[in-house]
Amino acid sequence: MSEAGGRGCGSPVPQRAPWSLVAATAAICLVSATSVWTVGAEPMSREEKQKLGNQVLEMFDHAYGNYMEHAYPADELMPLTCRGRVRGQEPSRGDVDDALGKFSLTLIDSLDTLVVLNKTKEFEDAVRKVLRDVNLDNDVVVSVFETNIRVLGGLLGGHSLAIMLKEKGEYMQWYNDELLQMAKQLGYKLLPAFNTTSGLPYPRINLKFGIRKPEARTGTETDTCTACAGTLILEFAALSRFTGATIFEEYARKALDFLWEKRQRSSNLVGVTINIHTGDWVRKDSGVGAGIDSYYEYLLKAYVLLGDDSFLERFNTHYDAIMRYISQPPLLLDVHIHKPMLNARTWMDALLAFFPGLQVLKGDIRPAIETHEMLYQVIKKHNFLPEAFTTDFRVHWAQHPLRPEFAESTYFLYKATGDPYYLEVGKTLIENLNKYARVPCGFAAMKDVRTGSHEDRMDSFFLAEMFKYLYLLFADKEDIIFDIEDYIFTTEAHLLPLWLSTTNQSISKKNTTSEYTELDDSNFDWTCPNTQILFPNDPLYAQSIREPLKNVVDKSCPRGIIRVREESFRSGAKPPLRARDFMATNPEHLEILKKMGVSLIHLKDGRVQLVQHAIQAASSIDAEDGLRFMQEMIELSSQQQKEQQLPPRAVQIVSHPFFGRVVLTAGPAQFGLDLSKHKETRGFVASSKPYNGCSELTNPEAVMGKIALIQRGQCMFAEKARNIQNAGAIGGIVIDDNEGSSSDTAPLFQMAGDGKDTDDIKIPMLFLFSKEGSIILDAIREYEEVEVLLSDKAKDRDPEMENEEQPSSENDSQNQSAEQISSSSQEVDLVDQESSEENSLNSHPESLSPADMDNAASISPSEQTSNPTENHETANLNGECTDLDNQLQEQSETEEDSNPNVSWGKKVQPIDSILADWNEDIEAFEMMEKDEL
Ligand code: DMJ
Repeated sequence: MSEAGGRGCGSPVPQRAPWSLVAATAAICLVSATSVWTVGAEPMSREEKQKLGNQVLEMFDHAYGNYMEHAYPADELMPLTCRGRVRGQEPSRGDVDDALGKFSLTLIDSLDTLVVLNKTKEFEDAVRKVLRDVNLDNDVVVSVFETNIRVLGGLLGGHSLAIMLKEKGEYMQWYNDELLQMAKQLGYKLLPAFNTTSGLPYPRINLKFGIRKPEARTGTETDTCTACAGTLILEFAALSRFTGATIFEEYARKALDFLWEKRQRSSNLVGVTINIHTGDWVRKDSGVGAGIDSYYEYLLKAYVLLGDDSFLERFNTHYDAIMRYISQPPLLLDVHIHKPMLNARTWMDALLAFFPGLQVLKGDIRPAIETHEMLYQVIKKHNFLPEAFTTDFRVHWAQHPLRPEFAESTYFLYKATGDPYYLEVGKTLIENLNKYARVPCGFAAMKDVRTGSHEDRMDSFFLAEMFKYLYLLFADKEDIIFDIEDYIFTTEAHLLPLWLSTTNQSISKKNTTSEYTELDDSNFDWTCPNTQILFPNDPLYAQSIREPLKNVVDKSCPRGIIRVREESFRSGAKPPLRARDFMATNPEHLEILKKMGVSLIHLKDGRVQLVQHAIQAASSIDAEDGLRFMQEMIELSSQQQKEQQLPPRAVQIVSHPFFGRVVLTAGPAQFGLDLSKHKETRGFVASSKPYNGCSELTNPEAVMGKIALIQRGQCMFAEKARNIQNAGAIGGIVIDDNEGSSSDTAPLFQMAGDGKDTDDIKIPMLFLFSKEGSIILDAIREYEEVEVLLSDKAKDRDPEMENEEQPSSENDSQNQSAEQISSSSQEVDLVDQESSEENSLNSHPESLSPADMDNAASISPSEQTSNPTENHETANLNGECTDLDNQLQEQSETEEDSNPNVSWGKKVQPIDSILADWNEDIEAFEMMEKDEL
């Protein structure tokens, strides 16, 4: 696209911009700033960029090669057990599995990545495989949203680049729109989902039987998420325009029209879930992350791709509301659609990390820089962005499935600013992926960013998006075989050509100007970022925005960042009391509680209940504050219970060929050596005999000085611990006897004692579910000598590994894969081994069943009621900034353990001291309550 085709970037967008100008402008917006940077952060040399680009290529080979070798034609790779994830053959993971349709998901999602990464030959092979092997008519219930963005988008992205290559005359000369035909077939399969009065699609569909047929096993759902219904237009319109079949675009537009109609009219926000029949909002909270994210993304991108002003006008209306209510730079916090000044949460989810990238496309760079910087600091703290984190940057939900959103925003910010800082950010992402997520058979999702433990999961979006954005970040124009600016990225980073806007343009654009009178022209000024305006004579602009936020996560008192309602600022009025600030010993706080209509009730069982009666509040504003206080208290309490009750531990396999790369999530014991307080325990593993460890061991010589493996069941955990300790074991791992159990699907628990004094047990004991345990058993069969590390947080990978890993050529990578084949081929034998051990169990019968005997203290998160008045608060009542600073300090000290320069033995344990603090606080609170009532 040439700049000559468009008006000057930064001039207001005309109310009815011709599509070609819009498309051209959007493309220019993303490239024109790269040459602006002249001084400031150290520029990165071309060599360094190429080196990083090559590293991305090698990483992609590792992920894609292992998928093709060990998982294909399955939908996804399970990188820990090195096999394919086939739906129905693995324990259900709930909604996450709805992306899997037995259609070789990862291969389809990877198609256009292959071309971007210059792997044209591999692309040609991959397309042939898709055409030969993929069946779209499986009797599987899939998510309409996921199938659209990953499979339909993947096929269309593949088609878009296949025809581009064919036109170039070298590759794909045989190609005759076969991928497009498959996409059309899939499009027709998804259409029955739209058979609702509202036009909003059902969330799921059976690929073979649709919605209505009795065999479909779906069609009874009443709700869907806003993003699920509002993220179809790019793929559906592209399908219509590529094929001339207008029905797809029509259906997607109808769904968008309905969502727009249903927006909350006074706030212009949308909720997270909506009833597909009545159009009522089911969840009325509103943010830019999970459940809504790509609805906004598609409004703006539909404008770019289709040149229809109504989409821009809708986007701008929502954007204005987002910036008014949700954006609290650098934070983005959910609010209620009806009471948009009221925060709905005190935490943020990882999906919102795409938003700075979208803000770049919108042209609003300042908040994009701010939010991105905040997210980067959270990443620096935890190595990855946890699925959710609190407003004071603590982990709220510790998983990280290798999501690409942050890399996406980093790429767009680099394109907009040309600031080499963003290249350094990309470099860190690459380093962290290799250091913490890379396993011998691919890249494994993080189960817990705090412990560094893995999940047996590598989602297809990791290949569709992560490698694309990282590669493009370091690539110069000549590194890519086509002009990326001629395409728009879908939400799954699939590429659709901008020329579609003039093809088969049969759907009339709405003349909607009268509908959108709420915004003045200034809202349209920023649609196209103009570097002249964004960085007025100041190439250090981006840096100057980041600078004040430099220590926002680690050093500052985070409370100051949160927005307080405007009223609070008026005439020096105090901001409302926040739950985390509340101190039960502070009479002023108790007075405020009263004013807010919140009373304290001491329950018979010793717990304290907070009850709010809005009617007893001094004013409506106080009542509103009280409601927020209660909501915050519930979240705080639930988060603290989670942290308090679920201190997971890690079992890290440190011997060859794992070298610390495989980390398993383990449950702690309430007895024995506390790994959060003491140095970790490292040793070779040995199976105990009898395997259940319920009597004196007959093989003490085998377990002496080692970490004994014992099977769950037949007697108490403490008894097992004593038996292996007496045999000279230095630690124990109890492996669940419930075959197929996994920490992916079952809540982790602590192994309880036997009700007696367990002080005699000195060794550390950890629990592994069966699937995690079988990874160790499998390794023993393959490598005999297996050494593990038991700890509360995975340690940095063994330095030895550095010399052996990081294959520099494809050959090396192949060798490594060969190793994996032999490793995974042992699985069948393992089952045999286990069953023979089961026989030996049976020959040592005990009087009680395993279920009776294992005294497991379940520590799954407590249920949380949505009604604040029903919540029994026993929460942390200490929210002082100094305490928080201490915690952050302790956390960052703990994190030093993962620093390669820090010795393995160094240990800091924040959890117990935090727990002790909480208990003291709760006691003080209860005492105070007793006195008062
Ligand atoms: C991707 O599948 C898409 O980007 C989607 O819109 C939401 N996020 C996932 C990856 O995190």
